[in-house]
Amino acid sequence: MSVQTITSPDAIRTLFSTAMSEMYRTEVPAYQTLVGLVEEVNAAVLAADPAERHRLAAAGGLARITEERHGAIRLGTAQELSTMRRLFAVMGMRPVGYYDLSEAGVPVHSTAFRPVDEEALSRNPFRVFTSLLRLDLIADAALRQEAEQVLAGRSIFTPGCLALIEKAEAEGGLDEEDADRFVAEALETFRWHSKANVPLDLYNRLHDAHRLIADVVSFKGPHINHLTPRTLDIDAVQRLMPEKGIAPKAVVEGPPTRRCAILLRQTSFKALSEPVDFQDGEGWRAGVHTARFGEIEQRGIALTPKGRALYDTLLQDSRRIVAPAADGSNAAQYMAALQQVFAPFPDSWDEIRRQGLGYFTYSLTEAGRRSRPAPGADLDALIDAGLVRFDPVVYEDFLPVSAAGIFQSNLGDDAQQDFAASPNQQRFEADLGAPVLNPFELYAELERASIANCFAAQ
Ligand code: OOG
Ligand code: NI
Repeated sequence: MSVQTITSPDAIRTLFSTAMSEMYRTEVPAYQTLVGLVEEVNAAVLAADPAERHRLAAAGGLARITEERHGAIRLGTAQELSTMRRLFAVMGMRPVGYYDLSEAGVPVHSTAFRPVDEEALSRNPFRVFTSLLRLDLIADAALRQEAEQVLAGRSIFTPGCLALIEKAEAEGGLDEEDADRFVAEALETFRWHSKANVPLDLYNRLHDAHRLIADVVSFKGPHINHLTPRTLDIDAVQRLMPEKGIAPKAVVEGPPTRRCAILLRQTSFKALSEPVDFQDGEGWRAGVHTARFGEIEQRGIALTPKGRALYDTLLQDSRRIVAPAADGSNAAQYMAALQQVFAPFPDSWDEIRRQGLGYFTYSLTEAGRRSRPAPGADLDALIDAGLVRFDPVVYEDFLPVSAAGIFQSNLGDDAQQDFAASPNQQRFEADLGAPVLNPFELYAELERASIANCFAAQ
């Protein structure tokens, strides 16, 4: 194939995320309502805050806001995970980070597939939080075996999709026609199936072991379980959701409300109970399953290891004062404690930068371009002289405590369960067939490259 005919992975990713969003809008109408609300709130924020609008536009972030989404899926086997890695690679998405959720009572470990370089991120930062079920954490050996058997018997990818993954790997990409076919075939894997892969009795036993196990094992494929648009004001969306007939979860996960947003704040609406037909001899038997929901998020600055350590400590401290109850009864106390405990975290970009808590990109101002700073000049001095500006790097990843909160709010209050914490990144990477990338290294590289660019851009 000649280079000219290859469709860029970024373009395939955009086709795919648009197709996925359209599919989910028709499958889960409340998601459509939520997207509409987020668009309203984002437009209002930008209208009321020209400075923020200007900052986003200058940093190249404005265009990506309205289209921005993440989704999540849960897989059952190593084979599914490694093939999923190859599928996402066709769209320029790489596995970044390792998340152990066993500690939080959820029997999965996870990574996020996402684009990694700056240009790809600014074109379309679509990400998919991808979890692998850990049957090794299920105590009942007989049930574990039954679940393994069901999973071994399913194939979640269409033959057409597998063939196109191989073609992309062999030829270094796909042409336009193949890219369109690939998107349509790949979408099939993420579709909802209202006919279960198991009889009701097995579903119930899996469900009793853990609701998540039933969700992964009982269906033909890993239905996308939520899609998440990005908002510029999550508190406003949380407040307005009930007016649109959507019931939000009790508390917003992540850091408290601040002037300078850090990391990631998320909230969701509860999963819907949906009719499902279970196998019953030659026929079908009606039942329900609860899995699919909607979520919103507000993204802030990516923190350095030092900033992240401070975040983790403060979050732990505030949860020691008030642990958020699943029924929402102490939501106000929790949010108040969070706000108070986070007071020591500096709340100006300048201070966050000076203390080395966050990652920034640097660029020459108009005056800077005229004066052409010498390589090796002191960056702080250039900033003070108005020759260089700095902008926060957006956090592109996820947070394990928040992810656990999102999982839990959709599993119901009775689903709290203890597993021994057992992170196993090595095992995860063996199953994935590749190492996961280190998010801190990616942010540090973005920052380094932007500094080098200040001195080389002439
Ligand atoms: C994934 C939950 C985690 C997030 O945004 O932290 C997540 C799931 O429920 O499968 O999506
Ligand atoms: Ni999510």
